[in-house]
Amino acid sequence: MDEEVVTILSNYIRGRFVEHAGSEWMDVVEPATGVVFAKLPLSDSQDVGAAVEAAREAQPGWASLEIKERADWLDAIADSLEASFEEIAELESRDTGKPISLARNVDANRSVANFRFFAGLIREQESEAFEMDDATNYVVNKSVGVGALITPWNLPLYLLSWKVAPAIGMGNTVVCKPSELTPMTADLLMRVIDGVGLPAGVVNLVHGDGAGAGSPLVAHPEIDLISFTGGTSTGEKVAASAAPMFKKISLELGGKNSSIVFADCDMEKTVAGVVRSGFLNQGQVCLCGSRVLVESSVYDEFETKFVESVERMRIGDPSDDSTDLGALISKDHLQKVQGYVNLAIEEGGRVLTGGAPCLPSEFEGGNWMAPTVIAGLSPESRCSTEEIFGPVVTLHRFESEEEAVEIANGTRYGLAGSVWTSDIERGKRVSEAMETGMVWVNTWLHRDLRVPFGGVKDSGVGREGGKWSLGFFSEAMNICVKHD
Ligand code: TXE
Repeated sequence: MDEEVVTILSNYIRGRFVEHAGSEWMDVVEPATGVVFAKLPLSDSQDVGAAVEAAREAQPGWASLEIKERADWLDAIADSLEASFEEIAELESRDTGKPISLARNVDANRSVANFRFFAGLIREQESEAFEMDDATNYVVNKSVGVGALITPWNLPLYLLSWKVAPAIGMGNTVVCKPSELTPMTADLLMRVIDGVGLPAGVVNLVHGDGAGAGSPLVAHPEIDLISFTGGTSTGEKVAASAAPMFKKISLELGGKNSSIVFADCDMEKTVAGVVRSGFLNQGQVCLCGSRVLVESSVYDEFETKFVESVERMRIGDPSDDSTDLGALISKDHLQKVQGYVNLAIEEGGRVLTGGAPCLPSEFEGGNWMAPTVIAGLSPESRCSTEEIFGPVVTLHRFESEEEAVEIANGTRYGLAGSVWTSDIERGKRVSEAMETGMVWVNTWLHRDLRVPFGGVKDSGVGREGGKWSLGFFSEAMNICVKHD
């Protein structure tokens, strides 16, 4: 078999691709096959310090540019990403194990859209003023300074671009720290940024793991702002480190989201929508609907149709356009998810479908799990209240609207949800009663980039998205001028 080409990654600091100070490396593994296809430098505080210094030095000049100039840079990056669309999709699919169709439709599409959208939004910003009888109050949105942008492995470039675009658009400079499990499209973004000639030091990137690179970055005294997306437990560590230094912080954390199905829903559309919500990206999206609450009178019909639909999904080669489900991100994660299925059985659950799929021999080294549906668990069970973050959905009955809301609100998380009913007033009423940051009615993951995005309770702190991103990545200042 011909030798696998192994890409050697490097950090991107002050407009140059540079080696890390240390000598530790980490294998980057294809989740679908277990093949090593890249090496990642395990950077440390020395590399972080160099990146933060570069960002600090570049920040005043970058912040002094006209808004329109920065917007033009965002458009230039969007254009270059668009030209690399297929490379983004292929790299993201290979690095995460997700199907190529998903990498195109969601990850690549949205990465370009994020830069394009925020270019337009910062251009349209209105300057605000508040008139008094004898004075005028001007609001000036100033940059915050140097930002740390820390991202997870499930939607690598989608989430990194979601942070980089508004952060630099509002005049900040940044140090990016992508997940050590999925560094490839972050590397591609640096090649794009280098290619368009963005001024050195505006965007920097340090590869590494949480302990070696993430933690020193968050703790660095010259970091003014942190935008973190990842697990709730990691979010706690990030917050604990940043709080005493009064850094501006946004945390997008875990979720355990309910899909609420009422008897008057459009059954065919609802089954399709709730399957997509439960299993998109192998269930590795914090917005996934992993708890399905079904009105008792239609529960049996729904359960039958839901399982049939799940079993029709094609699992296998991520590079095949017809594949619906790919591999899980890592062996550790696969074990964690399988552990929850075993726990569900101990907790009295019935596995209606799932287990290990049978796949061609070239994929035997991958992290594979068939989509799994579990019925009969109490809504208070661990499997129904803890985040599994895999292709596992639990089904539950409810008798009344009040009971459905009570079950939906019965977890430590509060990120998202969906409600399926033909009674739109009830859809809005139930949505508003849910303790989450967002709810979809008769759809899921239908995204308008202008809306607020974020969660409550253990799903995070703060909102990004549209003007909320502009607000987070800037410091609003008031200048009050007395009329003579
Ligand atoms: O998260 P981790 P993962 C959540 C999802 C799941 C988790 C999976 O709920 O639980 O993220 O992603 C870095 N200081 N969401 O495993 O381990 C780490 O290197 C600073 C929710 O990647 O938290 C990586 O780059 N950084 C989300 C990043 O943090 C540290 C959508 C995330 O790692 C660190 C996606 C430390 N001490 C995933 N330790 C949403 N709500 O939108 C690790 N890191």
